[in-house]
Amino acid sequence: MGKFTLPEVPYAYDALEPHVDARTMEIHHTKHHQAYTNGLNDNWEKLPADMQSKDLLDVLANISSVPEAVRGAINFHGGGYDNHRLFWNNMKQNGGGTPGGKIGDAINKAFGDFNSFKEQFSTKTVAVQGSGWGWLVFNPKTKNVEYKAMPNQTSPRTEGLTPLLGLDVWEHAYYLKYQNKRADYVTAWWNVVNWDEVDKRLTKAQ
Ligand code: MN3
Repeated sequence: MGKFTLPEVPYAYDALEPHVDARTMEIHHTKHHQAYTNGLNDNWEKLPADMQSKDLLDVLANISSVPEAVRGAINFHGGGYDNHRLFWNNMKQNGGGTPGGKIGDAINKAFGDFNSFKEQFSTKTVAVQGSGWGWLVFNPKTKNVEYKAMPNQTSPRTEGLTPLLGLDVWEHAYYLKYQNKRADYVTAWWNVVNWDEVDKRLTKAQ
């Protein structure tokens, strides 16, 4: 067995119905997230020994130091491993609403108000070309939160940003229920956002 095991989804596959359907959740977790886990294990073994003893998050944050022969694979599978782990946990049953706490304040400071943030996040994430993710991130340089779209499975950590809230817009995340209607999926997804988790991540990042 490799170093990495498939992270758990902290609720039942049907918990996010009707916004994210159970069949999509099951396939997304047991097939797609498993594939990133397997790919990460396969490629981790190809890293230099000193790098293998490091934490995945440190390796992603220093992706340019990964030997070129495996850099693309670690970026892809390592990002996919971490992104999905974050994704399951930044959703919950009966989520959504307008966040308070530190995250509410940080969003208001960066975007003006919550509705402006939501609109910007939605518009830019719907517009991601091909496969990728929309993220609310914490930028340690400015100490503010910001929006960042990332291609494929590339983690915001590779750009020195701390991921707070992620939305997977690969077709595998929504096609069974929404087909080509990505915007409908994005609209529905706001109902399952776990703002308590996002607030915790911001507190940890600050
Ligand atoms: Mn996915």
